[in-house]
Formats: sequence, structure tokens, C-alpha cells
Amino acid sequence: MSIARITLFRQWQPFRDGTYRCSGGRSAEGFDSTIVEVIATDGTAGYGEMAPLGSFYDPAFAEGARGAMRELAPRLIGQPAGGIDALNRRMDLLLKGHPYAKSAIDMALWDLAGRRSGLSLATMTGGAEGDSVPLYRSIAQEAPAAMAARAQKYIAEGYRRLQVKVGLDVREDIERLEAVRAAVPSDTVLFCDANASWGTAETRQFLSATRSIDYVLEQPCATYEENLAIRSACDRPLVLDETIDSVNTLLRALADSLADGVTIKLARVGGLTMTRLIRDIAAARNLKITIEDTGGAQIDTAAYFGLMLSTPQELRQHTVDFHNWVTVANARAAFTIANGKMCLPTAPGLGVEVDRMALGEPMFSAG
Ligand code: 0XW
Ligand code: MG
Repeated sequence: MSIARITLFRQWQPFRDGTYRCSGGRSAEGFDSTIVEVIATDGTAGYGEMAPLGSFYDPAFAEGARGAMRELAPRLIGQPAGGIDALNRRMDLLLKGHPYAKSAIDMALWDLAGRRSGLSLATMTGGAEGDSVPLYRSIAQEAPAAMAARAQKYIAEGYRRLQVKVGLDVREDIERLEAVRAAVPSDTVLFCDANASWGTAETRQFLSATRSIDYVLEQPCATYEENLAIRSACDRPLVLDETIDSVNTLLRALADSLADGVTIKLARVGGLTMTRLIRDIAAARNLKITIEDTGGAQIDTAAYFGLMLSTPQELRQHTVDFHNWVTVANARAAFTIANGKMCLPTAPGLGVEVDRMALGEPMFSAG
């Protein structure tokens, strides 16, 4: 059974809650998503999705993904569809870098393999533990009072874990955290995510002013070296997100005892295959693990949900419900959310029924 056809679709996914802001004035109005359909010679179809957050979050942009996929797709036709590792090596050979562009293709191959074998992604990647994954909701950057109000709204919607976006003016960031902490129930888990925007000075200032508040610090600085420099001043769990872009950075962070947890994003590392490898190495050292992505809707959410479900339960931090961030859908999916946790009944592959009508006209097809 080999790859017979690869088709690309584009879907614009506006944000339900308006403009999404993070540090440094970066903002987006929605996700510019690319969906890949891979059809095998036996007629089975698999789907994958990739959406960057604007073009400012990771070294990735939507047209770049589509351009790279156009380049890759014709050269995958006729290859054995079940050899996912071999196909990843082939993609790396044909196109250096651009992991975000390979992510949706890799995801579609896993979906295809699951549909053909009757196995869910969670089963194929180690076996599901339990049936739910804790969720968090990001509070996009605004004035402290507006963020506190937004936090209360999310608590009312059932979220129990919040990610406070900081990383701007550090004095205001301190007020942001204080305002949110005061506005939510005391058992709410808070992460402060600076999205790699502070220097070591700002990070030290923030840490010393917020000693009495319970929160986890996520990706304070941009470079590996800056994060390492503030590690000894950080008296609370430190989670790396933007830094974790490969197995190598994780190995380095483990050698330096730099992180207590990692956020692994499918698109950043190149898809489910590479995420699984990084996840397994992180799990072997008992790091806390978040698996998520840079954006997308039902297809993408189902993919990282499946991998989160096969992550040891005691190591799971949380994940996002991107399909609830946006106002359009790309698949029928039986997601349910209760007590701040998300469920999706396991079914072959990603476990969603892609809505071909919602995808519109194909942008490109090979094979
Ligand atoms: C909150 N996110 C998962 C959404 C955007 O892709 C950025 C990312 C983050 O960790 O900042
Ligand atoms: Mg983050």
C-alpha cells in the first residue's frame, strides 16, 4: 500500500475571543491553517493539520508551510504509506529544515495508519492512560484588570488551569499576575508564560516580586544561555517551550538540569513522530509534559490529544482545546469537556471525521 495522492486545503480560523496578543505587541486574529489529505492506493484517507500563530511565534509561516508541502508532496507519491519513520527521513533528505511544513504530512500518515489498522493514535503511541487530559486556557495580554476579568470568564467556562501571558513591561507583568491570582479560586493552577520575551534582569525582578505567589514559570527568556543563567534564581518549576525544538535541545536541557517540564509543539519539532520521541526521552527523566501545537482546529487538537493520552498520567501537565479558540470547524469530533478536562472517545487514527465540505476547494494536489 503506497501513497497515491496528497491534497492541500487552506482554512482561515478566526479567533472566538478576538485578537490574540502576546509579548512585544505581537498579535493575530485567527489561525491560517493548512490541512493535508493523504490517500493510499487502497483508497484509505488520512488527514493532518498545521497552523502557525501568525508569522511571529515560531520560525514558521503559513505560506511557507504550503510552499514546502508543494515541494515535498510530489516526491512522496508511490512511497510505502506505512513506513512513517522512513517517510520522515525522506522528507528530511528532500527538504532541509522546515519541520512545521512536515508536521501535517506526518500527522496524516499516522491517521492513515490508524484507520487501516483500526487502532487509535493513543494505542499506537504507547497506550491510553485514562480517558481525559487537563486543559489550560491562555489569557492573552491586556491591562491587568482586563486579564483578571478574562480569567474569571474562563473559570466560569470550567477551566481550572490558566496561562497568564507576561513578558512585556515587567512592573505591569507583576500586576498582571497579582490581578489574576486575586480574581480566581485559590486552587486554580497558574502558569506565567513570557514567551521568550524577558532578559535575565526582568526575569529576576519578576521572580523576586512574586515569591509569595504560587505559579509555574514558562519560557522567560529567548536563548538557552539566558534561561540557564536565571535557573538558580527560579525557586519554582521552570517549563521550557520555545527552546524545545529538537531532541538535541532536550538532551542539553536534561544535562544542565535546566527544566522541570517541557511544552512540546507538534509543528515546531516536525510532527507526531518527533514529538513522540522527545516525549519519551522527557518521560524517562520524569519531566512534566505538555503536548500541544501552535494552532489549528479539530484535526490538530485530536492529534496532540491522542499523544497526551499515551503520556504517563502522572507526568501530564495540560494541553489546549484549540477547536474552542476558533469559530469554524474542520471535522466532526466528539470532544467533551468537564471539570477542566477534555475527552475524545478513542477511534481509529485521530478519531475525527473530517468535514470535506468545510475545507473548500483544494489548493494543490499531487499524484
Ligand atoms: C498558548 N499557545 C499554545 C498558543 C499559541 O500557539 C502560542 C502558545 C504559547 O505557548 O504561547
Ligand atoms: Mg508557551
